[in-house]
Amino acid sequence: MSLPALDVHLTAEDADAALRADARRGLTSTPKVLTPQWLYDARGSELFEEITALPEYYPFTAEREALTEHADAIARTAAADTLVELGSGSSSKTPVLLDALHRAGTLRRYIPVDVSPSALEDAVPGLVEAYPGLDVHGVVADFTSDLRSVPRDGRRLVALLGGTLGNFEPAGRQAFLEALADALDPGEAFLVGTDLVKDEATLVAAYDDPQGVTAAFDLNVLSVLNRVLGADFDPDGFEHLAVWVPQSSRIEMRLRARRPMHVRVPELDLAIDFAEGEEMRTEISTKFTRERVRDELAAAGFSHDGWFTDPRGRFALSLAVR
Ligand code: AVJ
Repeated sequence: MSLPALDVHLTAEDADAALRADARRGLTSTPKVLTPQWLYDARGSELFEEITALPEYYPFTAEREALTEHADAIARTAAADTLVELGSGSSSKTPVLLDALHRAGTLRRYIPVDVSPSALEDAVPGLVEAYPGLDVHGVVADFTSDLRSVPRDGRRLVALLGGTLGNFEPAGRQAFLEALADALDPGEAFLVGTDLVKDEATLVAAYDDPQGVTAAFDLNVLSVLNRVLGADFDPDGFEHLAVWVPQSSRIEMRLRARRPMHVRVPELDLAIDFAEGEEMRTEISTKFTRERVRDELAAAGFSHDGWFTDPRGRFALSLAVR
């Protein structure tokens, strides 16, 4: 079977340079922060797959339930011939949408967009095989900074699943939504998954499971920095925290220094100090209300045409039309 060509708008060098710039900024700021992209090397992606199978990590199951139950309604409203999936990763939920668009009789093309060429190379062949006649066209790009690389023709449904929207800071989220609204033609649709505000215990357990899979996922970022930047972080010197921050309605994953540490980061020509108890933020995961989603989509120029949740109301899919 021949592999459809990938359209590469982001070279390994570009991605590397962007990550290094983020690391330099984040490791020298107060408090220290990292961008979540550092979490997803091969080992991190494997651990994330394990997270999605944990009973505590409800967002994955809840989104799949919502998608399965409402995919036909979504497909009928969107009436798209092209499904564009931003941050498609392993494309694990894509078939639910593809099947529904196929049943609606409109589907012609699938465009997975991801920063990781290897994720696309792994996911695309199976889809090509499973959907004969579907035109699959992978795009390697960072959709958070570059939406121009998404093909413009056809009537598109752009999907951002997994709660990825929650990983943005508020300003970045609004800028992304505006850029996306700008990139869409009138009548084209945007489907976005958002995890919803709920009791703190449920939220914290989802990001700090008793088996320690999420802790291993979080701590793995230090091994990534050691490998990629030649740093000498001692992962045993840190512990994983999941903190609910009600003022910003988000879970923050943080790594807390168990003791004072001096860390060298040769590739960035940098040395940094951690005080005992100092916390470095590694990811934010914003939890939304229906009003918040509606207001933010409206502010970006979308109309909110559908709100679909799992039966227990834990996670929502919003369909917005340009
Ligand atoms: C896939 C990025 C949305 O924020 O819930 C899961 C990542 N981090 N457990 C999320 C994640 C820790 C996940 N996203």
